[in-house]
Amino acid sequence: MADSPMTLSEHLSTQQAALSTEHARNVAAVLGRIGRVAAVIAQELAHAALRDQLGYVGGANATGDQVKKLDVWGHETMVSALRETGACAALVSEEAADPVEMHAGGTHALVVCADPVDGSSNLDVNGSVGTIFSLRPSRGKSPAGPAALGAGTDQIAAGYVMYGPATTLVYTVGRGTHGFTLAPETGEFLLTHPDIHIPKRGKIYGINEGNVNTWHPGQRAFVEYLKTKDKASGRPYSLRYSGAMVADVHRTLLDGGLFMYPADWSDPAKPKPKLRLLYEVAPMGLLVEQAGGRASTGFERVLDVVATEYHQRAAVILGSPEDVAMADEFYRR
Ligand code: FBP
Repeated sequence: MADSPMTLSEHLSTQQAALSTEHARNVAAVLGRIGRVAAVIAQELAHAALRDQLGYVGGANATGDQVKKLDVWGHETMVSALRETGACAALVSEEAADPVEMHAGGTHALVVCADPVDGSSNLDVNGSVGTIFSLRPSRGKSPAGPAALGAGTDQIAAGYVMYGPATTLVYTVGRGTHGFTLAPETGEFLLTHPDIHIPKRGKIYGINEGNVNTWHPGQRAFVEYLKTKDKASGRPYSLRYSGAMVADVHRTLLDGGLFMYPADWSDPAKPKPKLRLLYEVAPMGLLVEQAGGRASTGFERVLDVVATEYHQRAAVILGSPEDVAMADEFYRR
């Protein structure tokens, strides 16, 4: 690491060239604010058990998940922070059925899609959790929420924050994928993982094997292949699964291999994916591709999937390019 590592805001200014001038200021404002919100969320997570902030609030969110107190707190914290930037026209959040309109920023304002607290099932057991975000152009639409709909290739920027032993922020504006670590003393994110390049092939796969009986036959055969001993091709791969997409994707970006959450194919006529396209799968797809990896649904590139609903779900197989290509091959058989 450099003696005096670059801060997030300094790094954002080096990335301006990747953005249209109109959007550059708003992207920097929103990403800078998300960095500050992340430091606040990290603090709150560290004190949650002491502040009676663990457990459920009762009721379900837009996608039927039981809602935790920190899910609601995280959502509200994100809403007020983004509103203050004056650069965000609307927020599509896991915790709100409809987009939160913010009526700000003019033609080049941004629509943010976010999962304020990802991996909620880990909250009460002190496991790693995260925040996932994606920035799209509002094109001056009013209401602006509908501007979030469309292909993953429409994203201007994407990123996540991982709240683990350290707090890490990883983002892209389409010019590589870069990682920062929070300095708790100053609340600053410092550049610790510039220009992340995912290994071409890995040795680890992450998937909830408890769902094996619901998988597509190609998915089942692929995981059997990964588990089969063969020295020449570095198999068997090891299984690692944290229960939080952010933590599993972060490991995959740095160490290579795969993170997979395939659809439930119990009814082949109606496969049922779990993870949400706009604020989980598409942003992770952009980050992984910008790090030299691949992100597929098993049938197509994740970034080509067109969102027509705010809480639409999509299957995902992402990671090292050669491993994902192999998975796609098994799906084609
Ligand atoms: P939320 O916690 O934001 O709803 O996210 C969904 C998620 O927790 C992912 O982070 C994770 O990869 C997956 O669901 C775990 O699902 P499962 O418990 O079915 O393996």
